[in-house]
Amino acid sequence: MDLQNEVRTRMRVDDIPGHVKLRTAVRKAFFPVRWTLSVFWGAVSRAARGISLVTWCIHVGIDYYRLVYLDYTPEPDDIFVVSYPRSGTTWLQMILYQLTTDGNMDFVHIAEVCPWFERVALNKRDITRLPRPRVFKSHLPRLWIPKGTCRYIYVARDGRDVAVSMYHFYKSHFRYKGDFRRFFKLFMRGWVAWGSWFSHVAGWWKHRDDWNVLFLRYEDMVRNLESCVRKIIDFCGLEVPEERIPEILKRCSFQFMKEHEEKFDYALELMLERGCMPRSFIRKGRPGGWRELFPPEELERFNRQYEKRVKQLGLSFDAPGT
Ligand code: PPS
Repeated sequence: MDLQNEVRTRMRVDDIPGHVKLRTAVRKAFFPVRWTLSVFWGAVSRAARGISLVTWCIHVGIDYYRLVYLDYTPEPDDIFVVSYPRSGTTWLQMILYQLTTDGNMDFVHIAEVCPWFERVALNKRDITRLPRPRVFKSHLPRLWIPKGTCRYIYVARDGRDVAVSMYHFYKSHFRYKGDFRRFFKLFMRGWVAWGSWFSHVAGWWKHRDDWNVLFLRYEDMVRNLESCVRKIIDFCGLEVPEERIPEILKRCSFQFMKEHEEKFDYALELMLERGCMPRSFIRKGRPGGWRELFPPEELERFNRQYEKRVKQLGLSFDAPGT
């Protein structure tokens, strides 16, 4: 007999105390009232969320304009990798990271070494401390990107592939429950994050010949990564030893990035922003670790409460060897 069946057998209806059965019956009888109340409070809750969303948007808007116009000083060697979402931004971040550093993979997440510019307004990161040249990721349309002497590398991807990639991303990261047809309607109206793909790509395409804009296509990067990497090196005026190129191409391959996926995943970026540390949940798994951390005063305080409230009940935690 498996454990679940055993538990079920032991938990017979006769064993349930009478007052619990009565409470359950009353709850069932009042179901219509409870359902109406639940719908009412659901509406109140949604309205409250709406109000706070408006104030949240104002807060983000102010902080974003503070960042662009007051806090951010463009440096001539700053590089922005820009795209409509799901077009190969992370890939470009990795390429730029490999080209501008020794390429070690010691970072926890790519955002650590190549921050998402518009999110800096939210996470209040000090971007003046970043090593030069600074590389930022951005999804901003041409109109909103901070203008300056910096360089912009824009990557565009076939809108049909973007729609599919974004649909899967919405499902995997934002609990989107609709089917592709429904998502596609939103995509075509521009009612998705970062608005219309058509306006975004068209807005940047118009600036493709600007001296500080390099316009790339995701499909060309897939077809010939090396040629795109060399274009980037030329455009940014980087000095990259020839012997490093094969290693860089390997590290920017789909396979390598897939093997290190968590270092690129948006979910981890959000967790880190909130101060969570990955791989710290299942920590040490042994008793007695308190000895390493408890200062005497805190230990005494704990022991006093323990003696008063738990020990007298006969519950003890003093196992040998702990
Ligand atoms: S995001 O969320 O906006 O930052 O996404 P973004 O990084 O712009 O795009 C994600 C898609 O890029 C693909 N990708 C790659 N393709 C080829 N080679 C490499 N190295 C690579 N790295 C990321 C990634 O798989 C996403 O596309 P789909 O079609 O969903 O696989």
